Amino acid sequence: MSILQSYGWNDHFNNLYTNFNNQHLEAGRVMAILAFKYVLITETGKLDTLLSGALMNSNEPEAYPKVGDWVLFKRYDAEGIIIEVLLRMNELSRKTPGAATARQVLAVNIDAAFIVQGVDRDFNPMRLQRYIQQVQQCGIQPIVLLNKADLVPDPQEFVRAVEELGYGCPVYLASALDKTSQAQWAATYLQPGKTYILLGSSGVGKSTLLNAWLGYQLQQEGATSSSNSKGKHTTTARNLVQLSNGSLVIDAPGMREFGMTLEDDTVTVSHPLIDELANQCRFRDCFHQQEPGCAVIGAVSNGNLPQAVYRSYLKLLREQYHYQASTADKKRNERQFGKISKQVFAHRKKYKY
Ligand SMILES: Nc1nc2c(ncn2[C@@H]2O[C@H](COP(=O)(O)OP(=O)(O)OP(=O)(O)O)[C@@H](O)[C@H]2O)c(=O)[nH]1
Ligand SMILES: [Mg+2]
Ligand SMILES: [Zn+2]
Repeated sequence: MSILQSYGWNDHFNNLYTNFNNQHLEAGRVMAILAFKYVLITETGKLDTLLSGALMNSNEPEAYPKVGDWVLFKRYDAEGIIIEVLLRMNELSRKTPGAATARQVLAVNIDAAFIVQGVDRDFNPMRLQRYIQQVQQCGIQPIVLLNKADLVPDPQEFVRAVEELGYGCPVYLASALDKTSQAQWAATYLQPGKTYILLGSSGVGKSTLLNAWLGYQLQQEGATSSSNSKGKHTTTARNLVQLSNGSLVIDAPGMREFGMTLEDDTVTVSHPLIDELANQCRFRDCFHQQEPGCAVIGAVSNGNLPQAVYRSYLKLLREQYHYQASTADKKRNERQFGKISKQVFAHRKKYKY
């Protein structure tokens, strides 16, 4: 197998490449971005590259290569110039923190995202669901990784709490400090040639997990990690590395916010249990608030749908309305949102929560 294949090169990219390859360009994958320097893995190993003028002058910030991108470059001595970014399989994005509507692409071409939470004070089911929703919406498989299992007497309790949310995605317990068992776990569950990303708040143990999976301390290259005033190492840049079994992992800096974005102007909160019930609602566009013939409300009242699942659905729905209100037709949406808020409020009063 070629180096590029071992880094995830597949038919999708090969087809794009063959259609494009008229200028003797080589292909490579972005492993790290250090200021203006793009570190690529290429068929001959690592290579430092810069952007072509045309790419650099692009007004569209999302057109810039991101970690995980496959690019075409021209080689000049020991360096290269990136000419083209190949069409992405997917983009992991979030709402730009602070901004109302902007979308920020964190990394691209990802098979599965580890949503890491500690089973300590970090554990937060609402935040977890926001991550799951957003990751799914980006077309990426979410995997929940509950770390710091060594800190609590009954870590299984947290696994059950996640399972009760009803998303049906895999949930694993971990203690990153147990290096040997973590390394074995990664070798068993992470697949060669697949790209994973570690997501979660700062301090949940993402880098410690990755180091355990690697079996050695990742070299602190450039802006990969920096010490803060308390002497703690916090990750400051995204970086793609290959494990010894051939799987690929991106470590990312911890995030304060992981806001959801919307692909178009439709509000979508997707939950497997609610989506299934929704087929039986009288109205196709039912928001499961107070509509007559709503199968979701029916299931909540007869106990077939856990209250907690419905409650977080309402909360996520409200967040989406809030986001949508600032993206498109603001006035109309605010009117709708006002209506929904009233209905949610009425529902809460009725069911006392
Ligand atoms: N007890 C315990 N401590 C852990 C575990 N995993 C990580 N830690 C500790 O938690 C602290 C933060 O770990 P990091 O790996 O730096 O966290 P991070 O998620 O990479 O943080 P950022 O890079 O800031 O996003 C370190 O002091 C680790 O030693 C664990 O499983 N159990
Ligand atoms: Mg880190
Ligand atoms: Zn309904």
